[in-house]
Amino acid sequence: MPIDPGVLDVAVVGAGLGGLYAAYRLSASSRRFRVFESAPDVGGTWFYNRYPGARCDVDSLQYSYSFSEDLQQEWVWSERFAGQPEILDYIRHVASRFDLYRHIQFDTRVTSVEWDDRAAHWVITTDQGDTVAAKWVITAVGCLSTPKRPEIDGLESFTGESYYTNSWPHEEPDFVGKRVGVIGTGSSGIQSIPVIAGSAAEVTVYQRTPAYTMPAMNRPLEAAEVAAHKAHYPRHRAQERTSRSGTLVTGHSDSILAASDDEIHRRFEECWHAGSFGCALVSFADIITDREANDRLVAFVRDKVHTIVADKAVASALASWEYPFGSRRVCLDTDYYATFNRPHVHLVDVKKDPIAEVTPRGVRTRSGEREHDVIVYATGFDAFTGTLFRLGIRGRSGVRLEDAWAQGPRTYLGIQSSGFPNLFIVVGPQSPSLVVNVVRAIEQHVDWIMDALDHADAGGITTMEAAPAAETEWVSHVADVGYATLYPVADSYMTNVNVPGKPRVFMPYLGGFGSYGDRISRVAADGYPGFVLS
Ligand code: N01
Repeated sequence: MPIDPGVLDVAVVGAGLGGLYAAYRLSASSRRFRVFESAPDVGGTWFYNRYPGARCDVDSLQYSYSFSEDLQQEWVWSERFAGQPEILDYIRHVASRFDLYRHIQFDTRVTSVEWDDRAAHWVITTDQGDTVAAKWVITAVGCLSTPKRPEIDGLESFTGESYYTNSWPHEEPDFVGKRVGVIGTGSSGIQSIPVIAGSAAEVTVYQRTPAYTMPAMNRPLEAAEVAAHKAHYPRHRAQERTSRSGTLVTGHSDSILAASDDEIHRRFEECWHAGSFGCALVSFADIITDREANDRLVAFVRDKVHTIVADKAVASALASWEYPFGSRRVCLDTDYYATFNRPHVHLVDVKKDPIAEVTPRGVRTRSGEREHDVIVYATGFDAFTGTLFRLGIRGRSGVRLEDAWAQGPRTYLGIQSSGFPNLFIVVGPQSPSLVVNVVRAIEQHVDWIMDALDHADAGGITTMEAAPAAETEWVSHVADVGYATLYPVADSYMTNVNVPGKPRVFMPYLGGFGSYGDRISRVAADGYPGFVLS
């Protein structure tokens, strides 16, 4: 689609859930805008992550847009946790229903975003040869969109089939009769392994860091429960917006250290069957702040693993966590642990028996080579900053975002970064983003940005930029809140260490979704203190 000449009011990067909602809000205004999307369709991470077993771990009735009562009444979710195809259908439906496709330029990767100080606008170029100017830029690129390739020698030498969960082919691979190696045991590995094991002749799981995972308890939704939920949708959405996690999960405020063994067991059992790891995290006030409290939960989950997995050595390896429960993203699974009772499923503990290389025939660890017909890499993402850095963002004086953030992200409220005027980040680092229901977080950010644009237009403001002092304060507040918990203890993409060379920084803001929302709303109501408006 050709771009109109002249200066756009707003350029949006990304047509996932975030960019699509920005498009919806912008389309209801008189602003000239365009959305750039590298994929051939909407969906963002839900477009690419189509691996077997991919599904959401937040309830469908909550992991969905709230901006249109008609939309939430008419859309019918079939399962408690929707699978990837259904979520993608939903996103496509939203794009069609609100006539948003016409605003999106697909198959177009943004290659540079450069601030022109004299003109006070951004100049955006794409791999399709576009050059377009925009007064404002909204990056809605998601935190989990740039695949992380594992640092393993010999990847290219493998002569069998190789697949990455985060860029799964549209034509479904056939595993029947094949020997499959799976590397990586985060959410993507844990969801895909049981499904792959359903058809493959042999599955070998290479586990470096064991995940904590709980049963998803996924099931079809009953018409009556959906009707009951929909009858009070506005009330449920309001509760999500004021909650800590952007969901309907509620917790307890008492300490586990004062609770009886019976009570502790009762609550943990309840959460184990609730299909919600959030339930376990807030089952007592100190689960995620006190190691002794957390250890009680770890012991409970370890017992569960040993109850399910018959082979004691395998159970011990699956439960060989060295970090607190919840400090890496907990997974929700369907039959993950039970899959290791199947005779054709094997576990290789890569901590003890490290991968030396991928060979033409399979994977060689220190103990020897295992042959595979297929290798599945469930090795995660260059999260939070990976995609932002790939946009080629240069702010004032040509400073690159990756240089400004060399010691870790620097933002005010997770929304703007000093030196990068008029550029907004939707659900990026230093905002609640990935530790909450991200659809609520997207709506929260985009609504705030739209109010800021209205404020700017009404006041004749041409630039808006985080003030350095406010930014410094926010960066240290995010760290203080994070380091008051057990979250930063673990190595993961949340601590920014899964990609070699990146500084160890705890990325999301843990102050709670509702209170973060109050804070950014107050800033808006008070005329945007902490931002330089000119
Ligand atoms: O990625 P991950 P993911 N050799 O980073 C291993 C969301 N999500 O795609 O930790 C051996 O969690 C790595 O091991 P280690 C959700 O937010 C949501 O699974 O580096 N192993 C780890 O085990 C989730 O948290 C849903 O030691 C290597 C794994 O690969 C986030 O996406 C579903 C390795 C990567 O795990 C990311 O999940 C799916 C190597 N060289 C994803 N390199 C739902 O909504 C990496 N690993 C349910």
